[in-house]
Amino acid sequence: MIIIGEKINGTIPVVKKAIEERDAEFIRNRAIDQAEAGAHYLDVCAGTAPEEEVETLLWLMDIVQDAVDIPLCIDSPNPRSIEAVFKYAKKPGIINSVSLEGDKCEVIYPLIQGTEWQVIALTCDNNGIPKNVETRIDIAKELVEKASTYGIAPERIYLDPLVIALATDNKSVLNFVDTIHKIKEIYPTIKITSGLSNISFGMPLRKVVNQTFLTIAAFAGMDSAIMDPCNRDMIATLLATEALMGLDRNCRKYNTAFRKGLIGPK
Ligand code: THG
Repeated sequence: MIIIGEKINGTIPVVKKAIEERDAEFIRNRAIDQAEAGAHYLDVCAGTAPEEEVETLLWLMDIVQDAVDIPLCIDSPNPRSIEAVFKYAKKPGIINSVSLEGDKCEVIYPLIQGTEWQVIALTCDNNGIPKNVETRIDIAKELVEKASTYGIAPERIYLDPLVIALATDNKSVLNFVDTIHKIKEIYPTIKITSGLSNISFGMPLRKVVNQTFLTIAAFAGMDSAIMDPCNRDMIATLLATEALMGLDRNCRKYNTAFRKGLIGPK
């Protein structure tokens, strides 16, 4: 599983406070903790008003890139903010994200054309998030076809089917799984990613629901998760799932993580 660490996001109250106070040490520690926990990319999201977004993103990116060597996942709903900060990334990472909303593809795809950058593509358009699988597939096809006109191959795309809360749609996970299977049939080399926490909105014991969702999604073929790599229970669930799926010979990764104290009682 390709782990995108989610903990540097201005929509999280403690991070918002650190951003307001320009507490670099706090951000730095979150970067180091996530890298040590095994994140492959670090999501950075300002979560501020658009006028302050570019400045905030640059501040976050500077701290993170000084603290750790892993690449960034630049997270903004505004493609023009991404365009403005893009050249300050020290190595190719992931753009989070494009979709068929507005001119996102037309701004982002040329930016990463001819580079090693990857991109998260959300299956939504100007009508919002589709409820049915067919519309998701149609949007995914258009996102991939547009990318190919800029020389961006499916292997550089992480499709995010935008799972909706189980509390609002009882078939949410079933549709998510169906979408993964159908997309991979059409584009075998595309990657699938998702956040893990939207699924449990409005439910008690959210962490149990999120962990179980991770298990189902991994089994269905999800390649990447936007998650908290410092959540030990979540990592234990992930390693157990990968072992159960036959992806961990002699359960070596699972056993080693336990022996090193990365999972299990603290
Ligand atoms: N898809 C894409 N990008 C995304 C999301 C997505 N970016 C934002 C969001 N969803 C993913 N980021 C977060 C960040 C923090 C939390 C949830 C999603 C969060 N964190 C808890 C906290 O900080 O208290 C801890 C969670 C835990 O312990 O597991 O709630 O879906 N493309």
